[in-house]
Parts: sequence; structure tokens; C-alpha cells
Amino acid sequence: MKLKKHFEEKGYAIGEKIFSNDDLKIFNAEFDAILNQLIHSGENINAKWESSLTNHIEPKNSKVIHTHNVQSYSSIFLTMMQNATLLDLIEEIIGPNIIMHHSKLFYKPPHQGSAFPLHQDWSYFPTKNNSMIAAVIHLSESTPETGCIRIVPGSHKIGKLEESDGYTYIPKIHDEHELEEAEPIIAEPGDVLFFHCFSLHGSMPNVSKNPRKTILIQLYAGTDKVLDDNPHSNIQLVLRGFNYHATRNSVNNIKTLS
Ligand SMILES: O=C(O)CCC(=O)C(=O)O
Repeated sequence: MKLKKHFEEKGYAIGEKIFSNDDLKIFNAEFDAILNQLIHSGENINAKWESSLTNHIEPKNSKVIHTHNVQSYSSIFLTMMQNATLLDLIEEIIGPNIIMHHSKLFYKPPHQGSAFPLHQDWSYFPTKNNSMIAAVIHLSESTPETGCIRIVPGSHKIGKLEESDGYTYIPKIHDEHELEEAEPIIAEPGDVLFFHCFSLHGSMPNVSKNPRKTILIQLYAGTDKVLDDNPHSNIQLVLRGFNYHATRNSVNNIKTLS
């Protein structure tokens, strides 16, 4: 099935081997350098969600090491985001004007990697036309054992569910879908997973001896607009085309997360 058709029907799609083994060697070295810098920063770098929806399935000492905005650490990742093949696939899904809202690094350590409860992303950064998608660049193998992302296929068609942030028990999500039963997205290094901001997704703990390494970029159409007063940082990095809702104020007030 073509990428766009699959995305429209299932709420997600996979681009296989977008990045070569040579690219991955460079990305992994850079990822490890960021990880090392984070570890030595003295900041709290464990972004475990601590949700009551998943506390019972993850070890008490579980971790997910995380930072926003990898392009603020290394030009290698800025170049990665500008990869033409990657942008062509994003363009198929959201059109020719591609704005990066933010990026995230996730490191789920061996045996200890945390779970993510089923949730919808729109509740964190809603836009007027709901064009927001995630692109997850896999730097390591992602399997059920390493705690790969899981998606409920077709769940984007449910639309916006209030309080779908992964902290609140919502019958329409949690009575009807189990994280354990959601489709595991098995991916090889270099594969990119795209999913819609309404798609129910989460992930199980990493119970394997290997780390799970991903970089997620959150993207929306340049014809769309993040709702006013949304507190999440939005760096509005134009990866292709034009940002039609940029204003003097909005680009001058690019916030970092507190
Ligand atoms: O990386 C994962 O396992 C899940 C991340 C996620 O759900 C998110 O950032 O919204």
C-alpha cells in the first residue's frame, strides 16, 4: 500500500531504510555524545511519565532519557531533518509546507526502559486543522522486547478525545484498547514511522539487553496554525516551503520548555 493511503487508512505508515548504515553510524555517535552530555549536565534527564496507567507494568526504577530539540545540540541532526527523501515522504502526508514544531531524543535503557501509556498527541500541541504528525527516526532495532512504539490502527478516525494525554483514564480509550494489544511497530535502524496526532499510541517497557534509540520530530503544515496560548515550545523551523501563519511576534517569542 502506498504511504499516504496507508497513513489515511491506519493513521500511521513506515518509510523503510530512509537512512543508510553510513548515516546511522554518524547519527549513533552523535546521539551517544548528546546522551553523555545530558548525563553530565546534572539536570533531571529522566522523562518517565509516571502515569498511573502504566506504573504497574514498568520497573520502579525505570527510565527514559530524553531531551527536546536535538538540532540545538548538533548540526548533524539539523542536516538529518533536511534529508530530501524524508521530506518527500512528509510532503506526501501533510503537503509541501513543512514546519518542525520540536524534536525529541528518547533513550530507553536496557532492562529498565519505561513505558508510555496510550494517548493522543494533539492534546499537547493542538493545531487548527489537525495536520500535526510525528516522524520517528529509528537509530536502533525497535521490537516488542525493546519497547517499540505501539499504535491502535485506524484510531485516528476517532478524532479528538478530551483528556487523552495518557494520565487520565478515559473509557473510550482504556476500556476499548489495551497497550499490550496495540500493534507493535517493528522497525530497523534507518526506518521512519509517521503517525497522526489523533492516533492512539504508547509503548511497553524495554525488557531486552539492548537500548532503544529514537529521534522523534513533530511536524505540521505551513498552512495550519498551532492554537493560541498553547504553552508547548514551537520552534517553527521551516524544513520545506513556507510558514503562512508566522508573525513578527510569534517567531520572536519562540519559547523553550520550562
Ligand atoms: O517513544 C515512545 O515510546 C513514545 C513517545 C510518545 O508517545 C510521545 O512522545 O508522544
